[in-house]
Amino acid sequence: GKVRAPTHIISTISDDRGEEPCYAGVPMSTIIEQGYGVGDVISLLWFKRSLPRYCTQFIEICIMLCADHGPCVSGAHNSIVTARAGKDLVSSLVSGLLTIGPRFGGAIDDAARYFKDAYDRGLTPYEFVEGMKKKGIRVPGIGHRIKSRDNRDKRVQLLQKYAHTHFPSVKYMEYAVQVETYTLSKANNLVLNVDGAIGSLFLDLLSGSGMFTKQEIDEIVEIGYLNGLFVLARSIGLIGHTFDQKRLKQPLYRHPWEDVLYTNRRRRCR
Ligand code: Q5B
Repeated sequence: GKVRAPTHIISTISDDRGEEPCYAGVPMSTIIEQGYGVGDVISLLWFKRSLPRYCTQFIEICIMLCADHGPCVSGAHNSIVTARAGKDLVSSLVSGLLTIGPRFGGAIDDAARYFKDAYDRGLTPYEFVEGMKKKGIRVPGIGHRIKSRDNRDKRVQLLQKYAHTHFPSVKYMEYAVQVETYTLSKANNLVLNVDGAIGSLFLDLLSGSGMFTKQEIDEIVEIGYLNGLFVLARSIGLIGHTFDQKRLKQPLYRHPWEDVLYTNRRRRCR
């Protein structure tokens, strides 16, 4: 019989052979004709399965909520400066994307990891937060530069409201809120932020939907799928900021001297 030559790549999410591309086995005509949305496409390509509508809608809400947060945040600032340096779209986009990390937008996976571990081990918020402090680790998903107890993040409230209405269980989010109650007793800006809300609610989606085994949930959390939501979403805004600067024909950016504290002393030359 025929002997299969060894392959160099294994791919399990899509197939471009045949008459039409398929995402996780679903033909493109089905995706278009049956009115699938971006949330369905993400479900197929990231999770390799069709998820219930309330889950795909939640994914779409995350994308819409995180698409942009104004020109002053790290990512937008970088994209704006890069576009004003005359660089192309891709360079401007990736320069913004490269700021996404543990402090900015990229705390979703760690928030999910730490909240899951603490909840599953039955730690009280006090034990969890103080344990993190002892280890010198900031609680991912907690804290914001401009949001606070008196200036709540509307995005977080909208996500919580959606989940309360549609999710069968919100146990991880409720735990994150208890953690927030404790951190707010320490400082006014230690609120549950958008990363923490998405991280905890995605745990609820994974565990409450009945669509994933425990092993699959552990793998998703371990690999770290969830920062992908912020990366994907914020790309929309970063591209927008790039076009905006180019449309406005903005010149090369130079940071003003007055806004820098120069601490190096001039040496006297003999
Ligand atoms: N402290 C976000 O810090 C920020 C603590 C904490 C325990 C914490 C900080 C943090 C975890 C990472 C995280 C996602 C850097 C944020 C996002 C998207 C965004 C952005 C936008 C968008 C803010 C002052 C004192 C210190 C700290 C303590 C702070 N956070 N303790 N756990 N989590 N969070 N990132 O205000 O005793 O004085 O030394 O790292 O979840 O990125 O809109 O801007 O859509 O674009 O700069 O929303 O919270 O405060 O660094 O001066 O700290 O609070 O140890 O204590 P700040 P710092 P001490 S959402």
